[in-house]
Amino acid sequence: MSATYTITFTNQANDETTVCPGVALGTFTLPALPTGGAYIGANITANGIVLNGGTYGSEIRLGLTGAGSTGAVACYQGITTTSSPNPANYITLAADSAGLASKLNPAGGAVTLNYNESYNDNTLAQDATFPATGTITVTYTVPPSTITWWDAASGGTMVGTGSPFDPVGTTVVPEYPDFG
Ligand SMILES: [Ca+2]
Ligand SMILES: [Ca+2]
Repeated sequence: MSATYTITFTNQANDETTVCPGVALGTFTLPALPTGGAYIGANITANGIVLNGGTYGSEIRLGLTGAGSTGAVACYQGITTTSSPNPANYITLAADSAGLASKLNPAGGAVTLNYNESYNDNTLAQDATFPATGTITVTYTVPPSTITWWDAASGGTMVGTGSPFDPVGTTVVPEYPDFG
């Protein structure tokens, strides 16, 4: 299953550092996962980043802090282009998706997204100017025992629990535990 949350970039033009996690860039809030749920993937997307002073998009690193994050802070790359095309679009590299997911707290909470650069090109101002908002899309699992099955997509009657469930010729739809 997956869910997408809006990231509000409250500091679109902060001058960055070259140390992870860097300066505060934006915030988003994660709800608690259903009991027994686990994150398996996560991708941050930010479209329309302006690269300043000849910096490369590949130098942008983003890391999470705050109650909604967990574990040692790590920073992730989302652009591989070693040039300065404007605008540039960040999306967490596929190879980093599980690593980023491991930093999300299943208990939920507020998360601060932080920004640093692997090299400071624009020494007196920010290397990258961010758009007003971005998104984080998370994928997660829930225990099969928490899934219920219904005979209609809305309303209807519960006809079974758990997964797998054999409907024996009856049309059923799954209902996952509330999340978000
Ligand atoms: Ca740079
Ligand atoms: Ca700079």
